[in-house]
Amino acid sequence: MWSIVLVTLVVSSHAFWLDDFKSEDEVKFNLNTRKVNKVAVQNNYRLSGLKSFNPKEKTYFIIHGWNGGGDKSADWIKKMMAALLKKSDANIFVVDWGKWAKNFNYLKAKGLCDDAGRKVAEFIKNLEKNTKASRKNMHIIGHSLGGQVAGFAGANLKSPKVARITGLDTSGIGFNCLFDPNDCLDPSDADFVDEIHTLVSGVLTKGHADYFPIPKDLGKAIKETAIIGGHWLAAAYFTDSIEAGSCAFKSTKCSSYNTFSEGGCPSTMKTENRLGFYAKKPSTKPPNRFYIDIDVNNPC
Ligand SMILES: [Ca+2]
Repeated sequence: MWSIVLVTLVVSSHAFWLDDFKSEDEVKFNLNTRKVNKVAVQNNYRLSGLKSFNPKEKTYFIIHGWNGGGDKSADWIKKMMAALLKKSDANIFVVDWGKWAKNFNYLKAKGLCDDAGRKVAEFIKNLEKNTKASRKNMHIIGHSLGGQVAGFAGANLKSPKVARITGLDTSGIGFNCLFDPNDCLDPSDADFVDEIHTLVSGVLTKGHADYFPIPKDLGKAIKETAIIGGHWLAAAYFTDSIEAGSCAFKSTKCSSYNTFSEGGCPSTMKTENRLGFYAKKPSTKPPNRFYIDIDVNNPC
């Protein structure tokens, strides 16, 4: 009987160990430019596969969330890339940490965000070492848990900091966002951190500028996006803002949506900001909450 217990224990602990095992090269970086599509760049000491990388151009990192990644890029990533590449011949690295993020157990994926972020930071340091690229010309965009991965990447790039991190409905579930900035995306993670809150990111601010878009037609807005609609709206808005240009999504600084909707926060040069790609770092200390009754059919 004891041998059965022992075998069971060994087998289950081995399974647990296997489950927890993670290989260092399981975070993949796929380069996209106007000329190339999904070129795998190995994060080794020479970064093989960099031929198409242009260090003079802006570099973006797009990071998926829980259960994302794998062979195919999600639709929201494809749309965002297309909009960015239409705007400029940028370098876009799609970060695929699907081997870690694809896990039925959210907490397991969540627990690997800091490791994934560290890999992104290492990759950026490597890129700077091997090319004339500078993190001052880099923008990390992360959706859901990917927002936290972006934050952990930024936390490993301190002197100097990376230029910008955008969190798209960054998941705060399981992170100590209220008390521990080291355990959450926060303003210290980049020169400019902006966050678009739609479904899961809650009310706690994460950046220098936090945007709270309220869809004019919520039902329609959700229907137009994928599963758990609202969660993908942040990504859709960001892409819409790239396409619409700098006039898009004028938002107003206010203490709450109620005050904003009752007209308590008049829009002035000082209180205006733009949700999405054209967001600007506010001159006032965070938290800075911006509200907008968003209408994707009339972005400007
Ligand atoms: Ca942080």
